[in-house]
Amino acid sequence: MQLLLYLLLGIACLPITGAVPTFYTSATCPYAQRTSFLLNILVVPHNTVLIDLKDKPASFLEVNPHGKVPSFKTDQNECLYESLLLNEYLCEMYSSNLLPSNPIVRFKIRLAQNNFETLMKTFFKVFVAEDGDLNELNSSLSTFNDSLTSGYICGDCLTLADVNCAPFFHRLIIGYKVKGYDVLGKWKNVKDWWERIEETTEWKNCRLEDDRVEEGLIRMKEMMIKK
Ligand SMILES: N[C@@H](CCC(=O)N[C@@H](CS)C(=O)NCC(=O)O)C(=O)O
Ligand SMILES: *[C@@H]1O[C@H](CO)[C@@H](O)[C@H](O)[C@H]1NC(C)=O
Ligand SMILES: *[C@@H]1O[C@H](CO)[C@@H](O)[C@H](O)[C@H]1NC(C)=O
Repeated sequence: MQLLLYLLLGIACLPITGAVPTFYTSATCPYAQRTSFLLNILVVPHNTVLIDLKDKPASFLEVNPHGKVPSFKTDQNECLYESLLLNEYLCEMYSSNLLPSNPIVRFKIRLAQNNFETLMKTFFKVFVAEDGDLNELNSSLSTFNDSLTSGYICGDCLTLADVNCAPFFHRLIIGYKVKGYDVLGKWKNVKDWWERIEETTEWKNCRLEDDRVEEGLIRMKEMMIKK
């Protein structure tokens, strides 16, 4: 009797439509790639809509008037966006240990992401300026290298921090290469970490070809110089 009640109540709580969420992404956006990587790891059933950012369909702007990717329409028709916040939602929704419930661990993951963002800002500054000073960037990379002694960005297993940083780190490696430098040759821990990421099937499934990353960086640089 009790079991029957649970079953009935359970069914009453299911979404009426039974629809799967929709993920809006674009071919080369690193922010959207954070979410692709995570959706691959969490094996979330979803539809994918590839958006041409130069010609956004009205149906997409209806879902997200800000017109940004990644966007994610839940099965309850709620539109979520901002890659870092969206990825936290996905971890919580799908009970992933990539973002454990321990407040200190969560803090460390967010702090690592903050530090990484500072590193990427320095990288973009150096990449865009012809005579960019590598000293500051190299010293940030040394700090990053030192933080990777346990194997991953936050300890000895993959967390949301690794997922969120990976698409941007790929840009950094290629950007250094364009300038004639080899990041992985110099920072051993960074190299080992990156190899661990590159080995995962989930990253391989959403990874961009190096040539496409390079094209994207050069296009970004041209746009920033024009401004
Ligand atoms: N802070 C946002 C940035 C997302 C973003 O800027 N996406 C770009 C593509 S890489 C975009 O949608 N641009 C379209 C536009 O701004 O019109 C996030 O983390 O999701
Ligand atoms: C990177 O970290 C390793 C291990 O902590 C260290 O031995 C190495 O010197 C570091 N490399 C650089 C260039 O800072
Ligand atoms: C920065 O690191 C690169 C290696 O990736 C090295 O070739 C370069 O000489 C370094 N530059 C400075 C200013 O430390």
